[in-house]
Amino acid sequence: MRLKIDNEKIDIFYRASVPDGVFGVSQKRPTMWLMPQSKALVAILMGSKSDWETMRHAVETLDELGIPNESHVLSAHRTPDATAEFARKAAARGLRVIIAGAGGAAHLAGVIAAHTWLPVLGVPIQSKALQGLDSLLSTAQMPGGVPVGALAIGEAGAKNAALLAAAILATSDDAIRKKLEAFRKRQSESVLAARLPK
Ligand code: RP5
Repeated sequence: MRLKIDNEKIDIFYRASVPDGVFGVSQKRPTMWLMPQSKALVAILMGSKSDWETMRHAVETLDELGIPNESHVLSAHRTPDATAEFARKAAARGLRVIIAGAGGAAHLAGVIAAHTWLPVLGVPIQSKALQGLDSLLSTAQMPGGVPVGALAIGEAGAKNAALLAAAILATSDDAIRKKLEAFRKRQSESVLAARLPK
């Protein structure tokens, strides 16, 4: 809920994010409104809220590049129906790339890929028991026929998944290509500007 001072009258309105934008109800104007937001091009999925500390690096990288994105917790084994439904509807909703991070027997990316033709990028989460080797193999070793693009374990994989998603989008979007090229240029400059102690 937010208070808004408008022409010296106080308006109390409620707002909430919904899949197609921001939905609001105003007390002053007896109307409901739906303000469209930029539609997400990339979805970042993770098998558990505990994956956020890794997967936030994908979100932050996409945000830095100005690429509209959305993120959700969806689990291949804990919420199988919701996961399949999300994947089946993803392309029609305007999503163009899906990033899926999971740990352990990390089948989230593969299950998502089974239900959509969209490119799916898998991020193996660094698990406690096997430091992510289990996640890496589960994500990468897809049998032929349904691909998952597997990235590195952990934070680097999450960041690179976002950059790879940007590169996929850049093949048909000049604005995103320019942002990606500018990112690379900044990165190169900061490496070349590094000064060593000796
Ligand atoms: C996987 O199990 C998740 O992707 C997560 O990495 C792992 C552990 O999940 P929690 O037990 O922390 O919820 O499904």
